[in-house]
Amino acid sequence: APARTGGPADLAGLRRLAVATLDANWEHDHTVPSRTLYPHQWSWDSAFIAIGLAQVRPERAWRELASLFRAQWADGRVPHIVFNPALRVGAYFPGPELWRSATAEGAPAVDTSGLVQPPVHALAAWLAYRRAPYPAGLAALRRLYPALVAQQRYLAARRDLTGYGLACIVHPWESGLDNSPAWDEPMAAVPAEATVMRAYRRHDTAHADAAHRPTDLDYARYLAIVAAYRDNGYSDRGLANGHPFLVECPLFNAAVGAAEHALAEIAALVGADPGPHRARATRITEALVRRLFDPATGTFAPRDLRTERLVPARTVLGLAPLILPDLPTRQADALVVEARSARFGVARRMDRPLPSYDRTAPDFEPLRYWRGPSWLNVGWLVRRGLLAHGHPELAAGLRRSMIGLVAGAGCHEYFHPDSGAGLGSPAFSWTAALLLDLLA
Ligand code: 9YW
Repeated sequence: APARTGGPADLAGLRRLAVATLDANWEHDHTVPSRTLYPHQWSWDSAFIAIGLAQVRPERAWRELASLFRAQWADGRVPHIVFNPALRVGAYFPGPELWRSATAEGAPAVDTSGLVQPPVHALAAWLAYRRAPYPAGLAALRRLYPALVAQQRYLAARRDLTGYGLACIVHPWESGLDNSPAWDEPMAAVPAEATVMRAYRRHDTAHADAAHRPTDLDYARYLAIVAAYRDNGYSDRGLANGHPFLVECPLFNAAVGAAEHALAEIAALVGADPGPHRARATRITEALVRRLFDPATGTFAPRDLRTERLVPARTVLGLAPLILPDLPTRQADALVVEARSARFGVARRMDRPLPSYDRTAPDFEPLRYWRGPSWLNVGWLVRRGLLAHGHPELAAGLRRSMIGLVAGAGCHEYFHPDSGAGLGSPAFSWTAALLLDLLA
């Protein structure tokens, strides 16, 4: 049942729960997303976590980002997982033995994956700096700036396969929304059989209900794509000649654009030139509108580069470009219509949480991971977008709804999009961290 919220005592209790969750998940120089399901360091998790830590443990916020960027590759890519060498083999699947980063050119000394995740780190660093006065914050930001610039340079130089100015993702894991219905069409073309998984031991289904997770067939395809990329040394040259998954994703590219906006602010602060960042931000927003906005549906959609088609599934990924302050009014208004529609139900008084997928779709799955459940990180991004485009009442409705989820079920990884019941891992770090930000 949705809990009552709003009283100052309730909110103080929630804040304590969030801080205790982050403290319990702190691991020498980073925060694990979840002690059970995700015991290493994840890239975009660390960014969201730093935003929350900045309120309560500012020193840790900067260590969180610094430890992630220590694992940055020579080409600028920030790996989506940094493996903790102290953990036993098999603590997470797929582990270092599958990624074999040590054999790839330009990989760091520590074991990592070879993929990336949405680059929300510059935004996180900027917010961490702004939200909490912390004496060492400026020095930390100054140290991070070149690494954040290199992260963007990697995406622009190596991942813009079409020349339109958008970065493409080479694996659904890079989207952060692993098994979103957005990937069904592009994934259907990846050759694999569910029986492949008999040779491996999945770790996630030992800790979470298999019905709440991706399927074995999904995993077989995930591994096939990793193998293709890895066996080519994680090189981005030649991706266009047959890599099995190549997609321009609206959330990923909205993050790239938001990063340039944040870098412009950071540059001005650390004595660098904000001009080039502003120019790149403009170009990314224009490319998003040109390539990924679908006037027929009034929302953004991923483009499958193998077929050049926009994918038809209407997922919450499509709402993400709202976070771009320079998104033209026409597209911003259309996204607000989409957000308010029965598909997503954003309202001043929301009767149900924001789902990750169109809740009117016949294949909406309220329990399965990114195919329906409600997640705090995407809700947090959409709320920022609503604020940026002049919808404070809708933003307030979404905020209340998100706080209500944690009040009712705790800091779960995701939530049932009707009942608000907690799903996936309990004690999940970004839920705790972003709650702190919502309560600030
Ligand atoms: C997995 C850690 C990661 C998130 C991703 C999420 C999931 C890993 O967990 O991927 O094993 O499924 O999809 O966004 O960063 O929280």
